[in-house]
Amino acid sequence: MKFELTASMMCADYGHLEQEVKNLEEAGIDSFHIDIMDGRYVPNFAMSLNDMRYIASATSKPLDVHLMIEHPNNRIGIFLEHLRKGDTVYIHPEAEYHPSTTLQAIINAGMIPGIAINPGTSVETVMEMLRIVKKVLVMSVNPGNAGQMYLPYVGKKITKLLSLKDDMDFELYWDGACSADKIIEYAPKGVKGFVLGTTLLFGKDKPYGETLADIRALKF
Ligand code: S6P
Ligand code: MG
Repeated sequence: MKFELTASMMCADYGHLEQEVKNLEEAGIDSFHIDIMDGRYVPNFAMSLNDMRYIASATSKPLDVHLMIEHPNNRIGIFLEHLRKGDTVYIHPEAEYHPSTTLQAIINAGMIPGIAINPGTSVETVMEMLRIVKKVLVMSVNPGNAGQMYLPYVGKKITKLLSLKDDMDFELYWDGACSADKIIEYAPKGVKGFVLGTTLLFGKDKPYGETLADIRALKF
């Protein structure tokens, strides 16, 4: 079964970031997930512009930029100018007065537009945006931190989004507490990709190549 695996770089070892990028590439990661935070929209600071720029310069793999910042449109240009066509930019609709304007700026710059949906956000409130975006990132933990517990009530929302994705022409991605059992359950149902953080990939006594090979060898 084909699905995408992206590495949550806020979980990487920043003492050896160059080596981390290289090791993940060699291990066969599909893309790099960049969690940008402003300490306002979410109660944390994780990665920022320079981290994103460095990783963009260190790899030819796509970047998956998850903006957890208030009013991203105010500063979207400084992110977009360092990205390449084929990179994805997710915004949180609640963080913006006019999210469709921000999504249009992402499209105009040649990037793939996406929205991230918080655990407490209903599909109904983002319905029109599902027609604009190509990717939907379902948060299965509250945004802001790695290493949290999966929130089981998001399951019903994922089912609803899966029923809409073909008609509305978007793909679904999973972010938060991604474990092997979640991949086994949701990849066959149509979730296209999974963000890997501390639950499966980072901080383990196991080379990334082995972890990714084990995930790709999962039995469905
Ligand atoms: C959370 C962020 C996520 C985390 C990821 C970490 O705000 O958007 O991308 O970095 O969930 O994975 P884990 O397995 O530690 O939850
Ligand atoms: Mg994220």
